[in-house]
Amino acid sequence: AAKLSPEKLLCQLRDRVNVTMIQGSDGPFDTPEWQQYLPGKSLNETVGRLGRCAVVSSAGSMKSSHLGQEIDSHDAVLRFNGAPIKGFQEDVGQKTTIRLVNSQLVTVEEQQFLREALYNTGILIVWDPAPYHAEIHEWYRKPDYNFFESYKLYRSTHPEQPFYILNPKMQWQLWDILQENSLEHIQPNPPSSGMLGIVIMMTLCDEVHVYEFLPSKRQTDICHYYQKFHDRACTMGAYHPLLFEKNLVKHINQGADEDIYTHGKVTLPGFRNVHC
Ligand code: NCC
Repeated sequence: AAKLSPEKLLCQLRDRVNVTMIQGSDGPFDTPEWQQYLPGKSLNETVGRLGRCAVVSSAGSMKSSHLGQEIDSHDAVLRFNGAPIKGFQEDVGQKTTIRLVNSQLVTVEEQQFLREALYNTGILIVWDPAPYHAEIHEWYRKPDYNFFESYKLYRSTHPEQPFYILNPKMQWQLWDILQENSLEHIQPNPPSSGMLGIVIMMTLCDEVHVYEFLPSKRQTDICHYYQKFHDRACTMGAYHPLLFEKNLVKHINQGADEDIYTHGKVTLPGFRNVHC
């Protein structure tokens, strides 16, 4: 596999990764029941046109970063799963525009997900690992985690909060590009929430700053900035092809290497600003 230039790679991402949310007109979701639950407005309509956006990884190296103010200066901020703000504002900021959660959290941690105030801010998007290039129908019958009932429950209790289901096609379109641009064979597991969130923001924003996805000088074995749990796999990856994701993001970074080292900060163009 010959590595593409950063420009060509950005074009591949722009043209081959279709970032869409499940709509009431999609396959098994085109029932009267699902029409009640799926948001009426598209994600684009809900967020409007975004300028500068920030993606905040949950890495332990966010701790003591003092990046809070810089992160909050963006028009929109995306966070992941149960990553908290309370008590960590100084390092991670307090704005949350979008929270991307995996289906495991929505299903296995259902009680917390339904109860914790953390999830009530901003727009929620849930994604689930689908079989490789499966049709929506096939995935719907056999999701990795059956989060659909929790989703409905959450929607009934928070009808005003936008909550989308990511179309599962996206993860494999992205995975194919990761594989094509890597010399090694990658396990066919979907990209991490981090990588999916980065590409979601590239479709919505003019410019995207990603914090501590590529680790800074604060790199640590501590998994999350909000927990005292050590595991190198959090940064390097075990199930998700994290290392390959990070190599790809490094390759298309438009910011200075110095920004990575000091702030764990990467600068990416929104797809609107990618000309092929
Ligand atoms: O840990 P997690 O990810 O919630 O982190 C969100 C994203 O931040 C980036 N990250 C995180 C830690 C770290 N040291 N370095 C990083 O670069 C990654 O891009 C990561 O995706 C997930 O991707 O959804 C994941 O979710 C957790 C867990 O399910 C949720 O936190 C909910 O509790 C997974 N952990 C376990 O299943 C134990 C993790 O593997 C992937």
